[in-house]
Amino acid sequence: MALLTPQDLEGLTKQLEYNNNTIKKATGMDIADICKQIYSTTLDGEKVGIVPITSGNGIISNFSSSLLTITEYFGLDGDITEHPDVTGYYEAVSSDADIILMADDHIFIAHNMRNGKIATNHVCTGVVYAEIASRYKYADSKDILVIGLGRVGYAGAQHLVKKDFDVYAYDPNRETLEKARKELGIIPYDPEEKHKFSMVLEATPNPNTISEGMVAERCLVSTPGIPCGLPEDIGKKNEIDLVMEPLMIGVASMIYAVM
Ligand code: 2YJ
Ligand code: MG
Repeated sequence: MALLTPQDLEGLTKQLEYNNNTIKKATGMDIADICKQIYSTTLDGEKVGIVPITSGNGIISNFSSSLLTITEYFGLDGDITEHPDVTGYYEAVSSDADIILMADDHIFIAHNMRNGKIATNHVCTGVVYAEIASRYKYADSKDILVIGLGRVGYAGAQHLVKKDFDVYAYDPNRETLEKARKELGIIPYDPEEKHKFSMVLEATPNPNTISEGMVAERCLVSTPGIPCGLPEDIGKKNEIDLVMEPLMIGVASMIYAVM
């Protein structure tokens, strides 16, 4: 999985506001409404302990402060612990945090200390970006395309299958694709095929994964993948609504998931 860089997290609130507007225009709902719908939960000013973690590649300079910005955006009471790692965890629990947020290079979790619920960023990101794509107002059918079946794309595809969409999926790894066909019942998609989609979930860490043959004239591309899989010229030529943001939408989904 790609590690976030400090550059990805610059101007985060602006990025969220911009994307929230796109989401509203494309679905009629904002990001909080979408999360409430998925999990049937609400937020109520919970106290969130954010614990910096030094293992692996270490602390990303603005990661914890970005999480703080996100918690505050959703009206929660966020706090970054003074120390990292186990000492920080102890601090957060001792100061009566309701929810703990912490990430190493492999996994990023939200843990609700009150009800015991735990959620991962990869699943919650897949689910929320899938949900956004599936709510596209201008969709021409129930066909939806998932590109990339890693941890994020797989969770998104699973969510869409459960929601009864006709889920087509592509992954360059044949075994990954076959596994998803067997386990989820997705329809393997061949990029050479002439099948155009009005809803696309792109979940790869690669650029230019979306080609002109895949997208309908009016289409929503929902993607947490950095760099963006949609080439700029295709986006401009067709009327494509693009939801793409590095952290906040996935974190919102994690918080609602553990409520
Ligand atoms: O506490 C810190 O500053 C670091 N240990 C944070 C590490 C952040 N983890 C990642 O970037 C993972 N690849 C997961 C990111 C998921 C974002 N969609
Ligand atoms: Mg609202």
